[in-house]
Amino acid sequence: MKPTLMDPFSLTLDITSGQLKPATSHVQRRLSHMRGMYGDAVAEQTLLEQDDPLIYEVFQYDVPNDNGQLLVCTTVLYPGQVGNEYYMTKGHYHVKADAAEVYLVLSGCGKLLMQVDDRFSVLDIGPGTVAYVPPYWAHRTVNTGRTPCVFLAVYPADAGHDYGRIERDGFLQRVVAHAGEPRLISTHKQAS
Ligand code: M6P
Ligand code: ZN
Repeated sequence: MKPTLMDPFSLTLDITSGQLKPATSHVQRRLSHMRGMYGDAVAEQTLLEQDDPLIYEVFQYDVPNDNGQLLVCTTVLYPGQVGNEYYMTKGHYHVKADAAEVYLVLSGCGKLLMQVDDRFSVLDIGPGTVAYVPPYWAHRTVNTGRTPCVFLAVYPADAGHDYGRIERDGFLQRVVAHAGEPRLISTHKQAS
């Protein structure tokens, strides 16, 4: 049977704001949506009681979640810190673990953390960076700057997001401010 043909389409991207039009889904992630992910529980609680800050937004144009389809979305990751740890995305593996992803950074930014098993990778990213997330690697973006980090992502529509493993185990390293500069610190538990 012949597959149903989709009509070609184009989207309009505002490079500065990251707004994608039309966007059929718009996710806003506040600190309350990522409880326990930052290292400083006291700073997290204080911010939650103040104004539950908006950490990032994702604008996406949905297509069917079928093999062969590609999803296009933009992320606007705001500048800020929870304690000394920079604002970041939740981070995820793909449910379909062999699905890769490409990021094109449009403005601002900082670091792209990736990990698989006990391997960890960090890429510095900024305007014009094209970053490749290979199959199997979990990925998280961190804004170490003073302006929003805006990037476009393209990935297979049937990849799916597996947040559970990151919520449980976190990433192997965190990005914190030390004397105003980003520094990576290991989250490995020290053997006692
Ligand atoms: C990128 C893509 C999206 C992802 C978004 C936010 O735009 O990887 O699939 O949803 O970043 O990241 P997360 O889903 O980890 O919160
Ligand atoms: Zn992904």
